Amino acid sequence: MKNPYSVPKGEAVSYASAIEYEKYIPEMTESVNFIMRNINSSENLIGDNPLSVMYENHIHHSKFMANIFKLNDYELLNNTLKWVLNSYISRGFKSEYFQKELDAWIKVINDTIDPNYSSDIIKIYQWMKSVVKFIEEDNKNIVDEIPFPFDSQWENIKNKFFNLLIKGDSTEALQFSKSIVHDRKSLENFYTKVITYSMYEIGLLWEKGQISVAQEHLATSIVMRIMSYLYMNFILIQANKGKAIITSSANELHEVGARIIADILELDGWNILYLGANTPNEELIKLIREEKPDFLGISVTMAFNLDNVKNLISNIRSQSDFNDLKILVGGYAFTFGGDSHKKIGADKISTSISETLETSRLWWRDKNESKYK
Ligand code: B12
Repeated sequence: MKNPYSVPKGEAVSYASAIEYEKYIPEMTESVNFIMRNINSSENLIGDNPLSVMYENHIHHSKFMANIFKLNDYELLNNTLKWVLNSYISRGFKSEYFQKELDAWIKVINDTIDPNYSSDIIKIYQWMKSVVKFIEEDNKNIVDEIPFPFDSQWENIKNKFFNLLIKGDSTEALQFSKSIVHDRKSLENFYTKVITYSMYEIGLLWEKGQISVAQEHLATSIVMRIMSYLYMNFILIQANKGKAIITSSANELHEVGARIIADILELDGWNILYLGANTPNEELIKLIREEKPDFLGISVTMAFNLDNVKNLISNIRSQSDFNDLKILVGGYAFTFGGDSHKKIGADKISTSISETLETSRLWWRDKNESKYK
């Protein structure tokens, strides 16, 4: 059933209100923790989970909401609400928890933020309450499966690899990968169709509470070890294009997507400086100044990092010595939601390897053509 509560459009929360909300995050989170701890002690809303899981949810919630208010992307909020309910309910939270949590936020926002700023924020919280209620009533079969959009040959390979990751069998997974990857095309397919979709499915099982955090960590580390093998054997080639820095954003701990993009670009002849996860903005800017890359690629998975990336890009744009630097962004955070990516200030957003290769080749061609004009 379609959500009957229409998603707010345009600037529902002013930038000034968003900044006020962000300013009071630490004390508001403390107050919500206090209220919910008391309610939980009489009603046990969080099942067998330790209180730290609930506190962590409140921190993520507030950071995520600050991003939503700054970007005014309520499509993203709408889509994420379903995920929040799915993942916490499958971990043992009761569905009543969410209405009570939202009530706690509304009370605390009312008590903390000046009414000139709080009123538009509270309207969004009221809207969230109705959407959450709708999702709870509608959503009996809570988690969607990931549709595999490719041909059945690759789906079978993906299923086999995924099962080896779930078993935690790194030796077999490496042997299997060696039997699949033998040239550039099979490597690209292996990265996009096998590794990416296997990891998405690992995420889904984690979200449903069907695998542990340790199993997810083991799967990720097997993937990283296999990628190191593939890098040594297929990717180390002589660069014949320009230089690019590829990194995950600050506070972003997901690095496999950025690493895939780095490897594929390196294989395409770029001189790649791959920085991995969680690069602080100031350090990145220092490195750009030292290395003078042709372009910068930033990977974002968690929507609560989007605003920080927007700030980074606007900081880079404000410096005249970076005038020629192209900026490409991509990652899971851009695969759902409204048009927040358009507001982030990048030259291009790409969600696929083919689009990334096409864009980077175009930029390289344009740069070289303009050099010789
Ligand atoms: C492994 C994993 C982790 C690991 C990451 C370890 C590591 N070294 O990377 C750890 C344990 C750290 C982790 C932490 C968290 N995670 Co996590 N994680 C995952 C998981 C299972 C796999 C990630 C992955 O490797 N994907 C595979 C890569 C290849 O896919 P990708 O990043 O999308 O990349 C592709 C494209 O997007 C694109 N691309 C990517 N980057 C770029 C960059 C450029 C420039 C371009 C052009 C393209 C591009 O190219 C790639 C090619 O195919 C995902 C599931 C998922 N759906 O991704 C959850 C997932 C992303 N995590 C999730 C959550 C909630 C968290 C935590 C909040 C959990 C917690 N309670 O602490 C934290 C947040 C930490 C943080 N601050 O970043 C949720 C996010 C839900 C949401 N709606 O936002 C997911 C979706 C799981 C789920 N189904 O619930 N996680």
